[in-house]
Amino acid sequence: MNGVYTAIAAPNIALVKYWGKRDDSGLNLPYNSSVSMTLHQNTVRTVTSVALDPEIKRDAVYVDGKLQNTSRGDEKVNLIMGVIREMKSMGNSEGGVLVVSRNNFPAGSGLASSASGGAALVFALNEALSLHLDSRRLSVLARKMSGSACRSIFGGFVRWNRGTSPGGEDSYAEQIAPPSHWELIDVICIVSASSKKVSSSAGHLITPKTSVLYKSRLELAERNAEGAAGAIEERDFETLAEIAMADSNNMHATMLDSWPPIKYMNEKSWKVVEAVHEMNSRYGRNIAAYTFDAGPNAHVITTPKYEKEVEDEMRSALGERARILASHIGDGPRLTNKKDRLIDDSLQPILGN
Ligand code: 2P0
Repeated sequence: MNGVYTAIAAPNIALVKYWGKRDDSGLNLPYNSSVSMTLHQNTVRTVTSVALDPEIKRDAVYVDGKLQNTSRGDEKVNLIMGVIREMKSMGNSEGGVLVVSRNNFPAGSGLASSASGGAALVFALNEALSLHLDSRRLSVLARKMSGSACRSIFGGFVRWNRGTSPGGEDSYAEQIAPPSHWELIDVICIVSASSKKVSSSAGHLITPKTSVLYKSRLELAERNAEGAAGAIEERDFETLAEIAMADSNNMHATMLDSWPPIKYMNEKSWKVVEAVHEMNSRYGRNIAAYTFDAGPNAHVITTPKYEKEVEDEMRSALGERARILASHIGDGPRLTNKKDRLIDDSLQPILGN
């Protein structure tokens, strides 16, 4: 039980979006199913070390060098601590826990650090506590930390089945296809690194309660999830691109239709939308697809053949100073070696850069 365990996981980008929770139970149970692809750890990743030891007198969680308040804390920290307690009780572990997590991309920027962070943490705890839980159970646990984290338990193309059970046992993710199935690229355009005004967690509750449009989204999103999974299986980019763009637009429409309205996309986001439509109409078919999460940053999905051209187009739409990174599709979480660890032998956090 002693020792430091370190896991690395990547965020995922949803092509059919999770937006809206069935209740505020803290279980993160979605109204609709969603479909995503897991990004490559070489480009975007969270590294998380955990130590469980009687020597640790007080539980502590550090994210990007900052100690999180675990005594009262915010809602997110409470959910993290809840899952840690649940996993500790399965392993009959005594003593405290130290968690040190670091992202290589800006938190709160609409790139889902909670997804990779949640996946890396449950993966590391599974090892630290020798629980031998299968991926489905890890997915359920990751979901309780942050909904989208349940999808980052798998690599490649992933579907999160919404489930119907009030306890959430049937709300977990599954792999549709491994990364090798289809080489797609996510050209990520970071147009803002500032934190969002309305957190996803708040938005997930506000939109279903207040948006009239949201009622029609549920059936559409379920159909989109089916359609996207089918298009992935067939490697049908034309269809996948159309579903991804329409689903992102539909989700952002329900956000704007919320009361008070929630606006995540900004003028730069719209420049990307226009540039992608312009490219697609020039080709007479879809060679790229945009999708936006709860933030203004754009994810432009394309194939290796058009990657360079998409990047050039985005730069000309956003200006030479735009920060653009391209990610391949990658694997699910893995344990990583000693050089990556963020807790030293005397159980102290390594908080350097
Ligand atoms: C998604 N997003 O499917 C959607 C698209 C944002 C827009 O999942 O409260 O951080 O932790 O369950 O997972 C962001 O919400 O929310 C999200 P919680 P989460 O990726």
